[in-house]
Amino acid sequence: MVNEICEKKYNKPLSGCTNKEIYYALLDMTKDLAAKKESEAGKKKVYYISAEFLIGKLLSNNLINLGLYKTVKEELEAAGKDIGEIEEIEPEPSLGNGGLGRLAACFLDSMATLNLHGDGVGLNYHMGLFKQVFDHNFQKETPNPWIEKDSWLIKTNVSYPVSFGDLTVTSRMYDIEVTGYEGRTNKLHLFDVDTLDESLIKDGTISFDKTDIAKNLTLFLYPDDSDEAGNLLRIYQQYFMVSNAAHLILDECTARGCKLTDLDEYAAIQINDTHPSMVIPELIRLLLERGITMDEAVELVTKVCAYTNHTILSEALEKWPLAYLEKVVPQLVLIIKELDKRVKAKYSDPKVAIIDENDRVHMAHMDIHYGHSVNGVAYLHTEILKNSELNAFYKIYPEKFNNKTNGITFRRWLLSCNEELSEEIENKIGSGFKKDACELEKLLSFENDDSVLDSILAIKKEKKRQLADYLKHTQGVVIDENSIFDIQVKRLHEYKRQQMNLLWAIHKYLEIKNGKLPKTPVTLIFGAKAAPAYTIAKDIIHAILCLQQITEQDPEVSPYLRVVMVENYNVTKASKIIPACDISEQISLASKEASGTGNMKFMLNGAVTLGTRDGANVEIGELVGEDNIYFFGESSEQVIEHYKNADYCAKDYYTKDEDIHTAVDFLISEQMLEAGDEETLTQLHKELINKDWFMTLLDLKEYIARKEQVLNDYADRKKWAKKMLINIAKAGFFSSDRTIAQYNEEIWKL
Ligand code: GPV
Repeated sequence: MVNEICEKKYNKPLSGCTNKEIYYALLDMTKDLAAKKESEAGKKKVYYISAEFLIGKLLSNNLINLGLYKTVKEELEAAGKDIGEIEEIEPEPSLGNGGLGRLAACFLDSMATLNLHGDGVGLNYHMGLFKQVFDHNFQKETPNPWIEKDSWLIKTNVSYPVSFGDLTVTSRMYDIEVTGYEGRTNKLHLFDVDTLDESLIKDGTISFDKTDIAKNLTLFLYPDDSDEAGNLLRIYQQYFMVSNAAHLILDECTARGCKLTDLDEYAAIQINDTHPSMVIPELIRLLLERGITMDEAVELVTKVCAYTNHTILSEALEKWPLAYLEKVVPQLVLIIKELDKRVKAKYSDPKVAIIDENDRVHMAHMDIHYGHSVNGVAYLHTEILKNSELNAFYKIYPEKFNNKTNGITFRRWLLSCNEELSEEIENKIGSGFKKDACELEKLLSFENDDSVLDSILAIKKEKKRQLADYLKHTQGVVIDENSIFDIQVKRLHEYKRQQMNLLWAIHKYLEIKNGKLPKTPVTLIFGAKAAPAYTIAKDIIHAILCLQQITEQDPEVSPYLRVVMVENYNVTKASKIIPACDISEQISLASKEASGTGNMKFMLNGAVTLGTRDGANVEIGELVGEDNIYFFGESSEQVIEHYKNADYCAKDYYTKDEDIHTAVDFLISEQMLEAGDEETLTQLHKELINKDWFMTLLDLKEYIARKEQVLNDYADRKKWAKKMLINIAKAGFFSSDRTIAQYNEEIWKL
């Protein structure tokens, strides 16, 4: 199959082609085959609008979903080629930041797999987020260009004029095919401008002229918003995204025979967090232009739109100053004001207003009033929304609130990233789990089967060896594959508490220095990008990198403890790191992590969770039982109380406890100052003692004790293997196929 394509494309056989040539041949082939599975399907269609789609490399996953992976791999092998090496050639698009973007990508896969007609709509950022490089123990941000001449992007003829207050641009739609596992092919529509000018970027940095909108609109995801120009650019991006989406939706519905007054029978729009919220006033505006009355337009749009909330952190809920919107989208301000007027006429509670007394527009409030569904992303998160954060809205619209616990696609996070485990599972319980993830429960009957437990351990060992090998080649770090792999990979944020893990590592380091050696050596692996303007997050990365250097260079410590930070953590790296994990660190401050999805990926690959009762960890705990997860720390209720009473004082923990004191002070010890920068480390030290807004020190003691128990339990390999098996067997609930089926049954109703 591949040979024929090579003959045709290059006039030579597969065996005579370079890996690069083979990659482009496979790209052509896969795109053609995926396109054959596009079709109309029913009257109603979903549009999942999102600022992020963290799709990762696509070749292997598309081959798996088309049922061709094995055949292609074997054909390549026979010609002396390695599919793994060919995968390396594909650049990873960085069209997302973290969980929210990866969730959108998993959802696209599941919609196509379930044969639901559903497209994604987003932006074609040429430089993506940013590429992280480490330089003298600091994070540096560099551009991440990913678009090549031949890529998954397909240029279309679809184009719309999009007008802002001060200029009009013309859009261009690019498509990426999304082919489901033995399912249909949908599309990811990424809008762009032909006028974009990549040369605006100053060499090797991520800074550029933020005011030249026609040239910079789709350069970066999340351009630095620490100044006004950056904020305005985000609004330009958001409006550009939703205006194109609204035009596309109306055009497609009309083409399918929809009368505008029946729009809700033809389209369902999911608003992924508040970045696409302006689609509500934009759709209303377009409907008014086409002769629909305001009352009718409002009713229609409300029936079409649904909103997903992904955080309770108030600083992450977008509130745009009205003056900014007046500059960028004056045509929407009239409509937003009218929507706000209607709300104020009905509800006197200022907490539910769209425009507040400081003239800030609360995007989420607009979504809740003028959408028919509001969902959280894990049971606990939705409860917190209903009972505290959005309680005023819940009282008005109890029927709108619902939960959709997140999920992950098992095609990427098991079949593709862990072929060995996937094969072992198939040998034991058959291939049904690939379509119905709950069949994984059949594994429970092997709970006491030594040969199965042994092979699970052997597979883990092999995946650890592979990761060690990868890190050696990519970063030049050599780690002990027989050590415990203790892993925390996710965006860097104070609420996720990487700094608490760092303090644990310091504590362990000091124990080793004092002669208390661990039973089994530990390799603590971090991976995280910090937002460029988030100072404390960057300080934490700096401290981790300094400790990495210290543990690596100290011959007394390095055989027992290593700290390794993986550079530029992304989807590709996740797929190598996650299968190799023993301990999955999910240690956010309870109540703050809406769901987490890494926790699900780790569990599925046989890692055991060490975590707080936060987000979806709670549901993992219910499924596997308390013996198969390690919980610690104060509950979300307790944490919420602390905030309410403002009674958490980091300094008290620091002064009263010897261990905490010593660990925190190590940040400004001689060793650390030698490895790092005094000002940065002092700033972090002060922050932890005097502010610690996300309560690092609150749970530190219990965390240290609990982790000690985990490390001890690890030594009983049989018992540990049983925990691994139960985690794998119970992961089925977290398939995004289940999540998407629920979105469809309860919200979209296709
Ligand atoms: I809001 N999330 C994210 O990655 N970026 C954001 O801007 C916002 C939320 C994450 C949450 O932090 C995770 O808890 C959650 O699992 C994920 O969204 C998907 O729902």
